[in-house]
Amino acid sequence: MRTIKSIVFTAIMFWTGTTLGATIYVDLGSTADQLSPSVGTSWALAYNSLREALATAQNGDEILLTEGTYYTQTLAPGSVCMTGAFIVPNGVSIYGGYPAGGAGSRDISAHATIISGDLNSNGAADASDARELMLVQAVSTSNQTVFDGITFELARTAIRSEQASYKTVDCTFRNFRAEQGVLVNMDTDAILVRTTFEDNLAVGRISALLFTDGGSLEAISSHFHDNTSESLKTFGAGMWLPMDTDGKFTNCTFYNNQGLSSRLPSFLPSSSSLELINCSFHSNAQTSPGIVHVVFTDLNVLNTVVYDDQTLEFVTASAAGGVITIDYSVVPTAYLSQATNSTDSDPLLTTPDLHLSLGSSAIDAGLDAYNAELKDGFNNDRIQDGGSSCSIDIGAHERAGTACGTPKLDEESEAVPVLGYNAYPNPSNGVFVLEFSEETTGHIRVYDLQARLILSMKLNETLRHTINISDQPNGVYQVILNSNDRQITHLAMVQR
Ligand SMILES: [Ca+2]
Ligand SMILES: [Ca+2]
Repeated sequence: MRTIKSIVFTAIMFWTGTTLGATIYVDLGSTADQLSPSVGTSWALAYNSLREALATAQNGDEILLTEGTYYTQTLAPGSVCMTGAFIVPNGVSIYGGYPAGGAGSRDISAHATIISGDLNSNGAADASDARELMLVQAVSTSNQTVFDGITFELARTAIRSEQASYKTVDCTFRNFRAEQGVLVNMDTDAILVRTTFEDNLAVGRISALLFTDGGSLEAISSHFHDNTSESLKTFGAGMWLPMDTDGKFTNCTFYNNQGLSSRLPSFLPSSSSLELINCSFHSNAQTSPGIVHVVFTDLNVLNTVVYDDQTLEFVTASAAGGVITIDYSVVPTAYLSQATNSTDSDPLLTTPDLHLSLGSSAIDAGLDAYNAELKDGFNNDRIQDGGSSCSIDIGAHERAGTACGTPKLDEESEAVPVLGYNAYPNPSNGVFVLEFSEETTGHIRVYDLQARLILSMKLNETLRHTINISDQPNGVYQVILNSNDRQITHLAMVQR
């Protein structure tokens, strides 16, 4: 449906020779007359409905959204339309993060724009919620559809796309109850940039966070944490890139995801090719067969950390599988024999961000040529050390203030904040107490003087923790606690 406004605009474009699209303004609080042909052309004349704006939008246009929650609609009884989703023409860009009324700077944190499918308004994802939030229409155009600075929540699928191309930038997908996928991409090329998937649940026989069939999926500096796939579902998966899809993940983190399915439950199963570059996997759990499972596929694991995941297997491939290459990575000990230039040393990851702590085996240990991105997964410069002999770090985080394999503290900004603590008794008989200045969540590791890991355990909002290494001989032991970006390094003496 083309309005007078868009026809006039097209005529102006033709007249001026410009290829730029229109800017369409949407403000939830707008009281502009919806019948005016000029509605949507400025903040003062903004639409108060995303649906109305989308009805006039065309390839090349951009839509600006003010803060607040935009809901999809309930299906009318007997509706011909299968869904109450927002229909997005291919080639339209949608930007969130504008203040109410439009005056002031765009700030996606301060002015959160949310697109929600919570049709029964209970704040929880359930079967009564919207089937899809956004349907990206297949239109033959060279322009990509763009979603920028928007949080999507509380539906079964966020974006369904067929024969299209889209990009998400600075978006969050949270609290979905996916029956097929949070993203369902059929013959679609999708790029996820600085995009977060958190607290989603995959249910049903064929379900995943990312369901793509055909086309390609690329994720850059994106973060996947606290997602779960339900148990006892035949094909339930954290992420499923079936056959004929090329997958590439760069500078991404995967933390505390749980795959509970008993069959083909893997985190990144079969695609036609899969590359993991500078990604960090930590504290993910998968019953079987492994957190990365590939079928009929070549897999490249490059500059990537896989550490302390609660699974027996990291990578499995079927007998008909392709070639697995693991290079310049930190991997479980069992995979060292099939890896090159790699280690199983503790990368000293912080949680939940998976940053590298001082002394990490991953610092300056990667191969620059594998990663073309200039930033790490957290928008830091990728190689900060300067000098031609310094290298990219392994994993999603590039630690500042280090130099070529010999970590050092920068005099000014890079000192690791110290957490206050007390340790007693010291020396001890092997049983001693660490008492913190505040409730602490993190990871404690104890090493002997040969740098062998003696003990590793997690703390959760702990004030006082007893460490027992009484089975160890007399000597000095190094206790390292990593808690977000703070650290304790303590020397404990055992003397009987
Ligand atoms: Ca609901
Ligand atoms: Ca480095």
